[in-house]
Amino acid sequence: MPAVAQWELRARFAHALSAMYGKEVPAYTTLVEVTQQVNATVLAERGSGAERLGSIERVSAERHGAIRVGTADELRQVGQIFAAMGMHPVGFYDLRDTGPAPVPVVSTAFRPVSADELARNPFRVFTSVLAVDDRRFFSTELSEQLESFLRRRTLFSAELLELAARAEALGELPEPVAARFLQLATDSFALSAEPVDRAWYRTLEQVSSVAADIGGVASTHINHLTPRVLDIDALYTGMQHRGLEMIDAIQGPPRWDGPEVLLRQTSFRALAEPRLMRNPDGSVEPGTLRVRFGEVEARGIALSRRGRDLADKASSTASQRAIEDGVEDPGERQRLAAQTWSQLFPATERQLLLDGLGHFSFDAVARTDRTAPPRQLAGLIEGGWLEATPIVYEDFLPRSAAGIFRSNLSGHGTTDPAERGSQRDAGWLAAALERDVHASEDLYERQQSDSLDRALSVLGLDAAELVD
Ligand code: OOG
Ligand code: NI
Repeated sequence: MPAVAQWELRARFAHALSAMYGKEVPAYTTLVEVTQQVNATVLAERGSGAERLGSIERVSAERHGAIRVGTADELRQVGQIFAAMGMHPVGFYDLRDTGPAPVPVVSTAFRPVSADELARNPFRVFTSVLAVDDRRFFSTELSEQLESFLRRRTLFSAELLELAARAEALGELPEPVAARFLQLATDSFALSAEPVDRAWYRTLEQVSSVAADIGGVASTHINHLTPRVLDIDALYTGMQHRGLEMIDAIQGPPRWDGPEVLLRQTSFRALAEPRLMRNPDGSVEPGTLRVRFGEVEARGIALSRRGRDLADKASSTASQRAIEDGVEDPGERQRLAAQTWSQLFPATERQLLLDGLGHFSFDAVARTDRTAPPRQLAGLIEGGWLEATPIVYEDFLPRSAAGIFRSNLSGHGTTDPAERGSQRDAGWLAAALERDVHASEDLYERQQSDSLDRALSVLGLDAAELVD
């Protein structure tokens, strides 16, 4: 039997989760269908230009998942399972102090980190861990109850973790062990049929419905699986026509005339799903919970640190203007944002590159003339010596993540801002995971500079020789 490499475990896992989630949440299947229709239309209209940010094969198979766990231990275990599939923690997101409805979690994304691995299969999972000891959300008493509840549950079996460690160490798994590993991994994210303790769930829900979703039940589940679409505005209206209630707006940069950058996301509202409830007298009856939703995203060019600062400035300027002008209509807000964006950002991909705002990978272009190449990046590009291809943004945006969380919360919850928050940062995350956490900017920078070095050496140049 042939061995199954990590990337193939990842691809098969994404596929298995998608099949399972489609059965659990039929609206997800609708979302995938509309996504496929939109992608086919865009491909027909724009031809190969539609594939500038990824082949249609990659984009069609592309998904991100979102999961939520309760403790540092559970996070470490999840990290082990993803490491088996070549998915590594990238980035630290703190969602506890994001605007009107803070969420008591910090997050990271597990994903492949090299360009080759991303091209094989880019599956990524946005993973949040509850800040159980954050006094702004949980009183000392509730926090202790929560900790003891979480200590008593087991999300991932010893067999699953052992197989994951083996896959990480070997870089692959033989069949039929691979199939067994994938079955166990997929099952651990299925919605449980176990009755939910109604009183305990309600207690946590008063603090935050995310806390209840994480700590109110004895298992975890996939919260959503997100396909990638080539025209998110068309998708948004397509879903509305099919009667799904979408959140108010598309999160992230607006649609505008210039290059697509970073990430735009939107979601349909969490649906009521049947769940068994256990009453205080021990009786069990059918009930419903609204926690799982459907999300879709469009990915654009990864921005440099400077580009990212400019994007943050554009979005805060746009919100500021909307507030000043009393603009509430989501369509009007988008128009205002697009206008702000065109004032601040270059309108072409080439200019984004030359201004050092976006990330690109470079290839040397074969030439027949014998002139010497210029020693300047702009000259090499303008003169056709180097070809630049945009690097796709593979990560998430904290503001959008907070917006997605928020628009799907059932209530606003309660917090006490005067209380002490618990200390969480990228260092805490790495210690909990017992793994290094990559900074996404470093990954993009390295990918860009490695490709530039390779392309320049083909031209007989060295990056150190380039002048501005
Ligand atoms: C995660 C919400 C954030 C995204 O794509 O930004 C998110 C969650 O609901 O668990 O999925
Ligand atoms: Ni998501």
